[in-house]
Amino acid sequence: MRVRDIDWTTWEPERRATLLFVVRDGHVLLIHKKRGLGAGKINGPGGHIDDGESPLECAVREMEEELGVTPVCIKRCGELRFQFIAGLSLLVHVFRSRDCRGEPQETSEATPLWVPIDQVPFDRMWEDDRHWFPYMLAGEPFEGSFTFDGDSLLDFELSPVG
Ligand code: 6U4
Repeated sequence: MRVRDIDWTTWEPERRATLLFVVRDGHVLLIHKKRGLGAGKINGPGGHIDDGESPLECAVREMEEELGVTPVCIKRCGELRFQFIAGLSLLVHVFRSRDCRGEPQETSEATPLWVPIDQVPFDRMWEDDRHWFPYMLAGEPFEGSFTFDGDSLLDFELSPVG
């Protein structure tokens, strides 16, 4: 399935979710995710947006639940659309923050890792991440569309916004 085979103007995601990355002192706060979609992978804290919740509220709540810290100085930086051939469609709002209050703690959902920004472990992450991470780290807004067969990236389009 190619990205151009999908009519993105009428595409409606079945699920909406968030990712939030704290980037501080040349390091980015990642997690080893223990549960849910992408369990076993390295990613940012985040998850499913609850009914009545804004993407920003979700991103903050997920970081508090997964790592016990509160992000500060948060900026929206990207929007990612995922279409899986098995049917799942997912819209992910990506945020970046300059700091967080508290020390990240391991929880039942995640193990925290502070990683130097030039040593991000892309081979342990979702395949799309290596493509859009440079935009996120540079603070440059971006949007992307991706097709997946399970864990395998089939096709993508990615561009800066604005
Ligand atoms: P909850 O219960 O909300 O914590 P979770 O499984 O984390 O469950 P879900 O199923 O909505 O939430 O999954 C969305 C999470 O997975 C978001 O944090 C984004 C992340 N995710 C899914 N596909 C991804 C992909 N291709 N690349 C990426 N993150 C992805 O970087």
